[in-house]
Amino acid sequence: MASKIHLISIGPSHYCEKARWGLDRAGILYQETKHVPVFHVLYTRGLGQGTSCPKLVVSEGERYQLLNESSDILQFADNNIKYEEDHLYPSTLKQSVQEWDIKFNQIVGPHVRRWSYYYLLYGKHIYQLLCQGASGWQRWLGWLLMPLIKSHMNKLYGIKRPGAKECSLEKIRQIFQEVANVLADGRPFICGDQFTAADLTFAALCGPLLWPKGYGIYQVPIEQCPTEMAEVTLSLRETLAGKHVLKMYETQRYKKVTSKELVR
Ligand SMILES: N[C@@H](CCC(=O)N[C@@H](CS)C(=O)NCC(=O)O)C(=O)O
Repeated sequence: MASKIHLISIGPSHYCEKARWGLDRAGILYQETKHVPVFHVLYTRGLGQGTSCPKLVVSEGERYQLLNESSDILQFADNNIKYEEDHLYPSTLKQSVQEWDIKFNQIVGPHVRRWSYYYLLYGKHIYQLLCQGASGWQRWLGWLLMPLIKSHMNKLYGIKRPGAKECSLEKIRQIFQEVANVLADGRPFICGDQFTAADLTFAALCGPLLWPKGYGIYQVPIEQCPTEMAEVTLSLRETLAGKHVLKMYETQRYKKVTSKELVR
């Protein structure tokens, strides 16, 4: 019996971009529904284990499996990849890949999100950003309720909390330095000679900071970003870690590897 694979996502979410990249790379056919933040809970609350997106529902007849975390979705995608040299979590590097993946998820994900929304949440592009890809009624209601959605997100992520933006940028700079330290020996990827989940996660979660070409989410044109934001973006793009992100998008984002029959 054929499986149906459904990605439940939030349009602007960089964690959802991470999941999408892994699924695309492994050649997995899936259907995606994008939601406006806040409305997503209507679709995720009933599934159990928190309301965050991405969630992947793999169903076969009456039975279904739920994957709750972006890294679990990458692992699922990896199980579908045929050759060891294409694996996102290759067995020889698994421990260090997982350590980087966890670190990026815990630090880069939240701090890039908070830093970016600090500049964009009350800007003129916010409707396009938050409502991208959503159904007609969500876009309509999103437009009507935008002030409430913004206020909810501001509270949820502590966006305008005094000192938060500076603290987030500091954490981002520290991680950029850590990544630069390992890339300094000339290796092509964070864990060595092979593209892994560490590179994918780092690049996807830096999306709203560096706006790489090929990023799978609505991009606010850099010349229309607030000056302070654009200056940080442009200067971080020039660092070793920033260049790595742009290169991963250029060379790996739309690369498909050989897949095997779907494994669950
Ligand atoms: N650890 C989670 C984090 C996902 C996450 O924080 N998603 C945000 C969007 S960027 C979200 O869904 N927030 C709303 C909620 O938690 O209900 C993962 O890796 O999947």
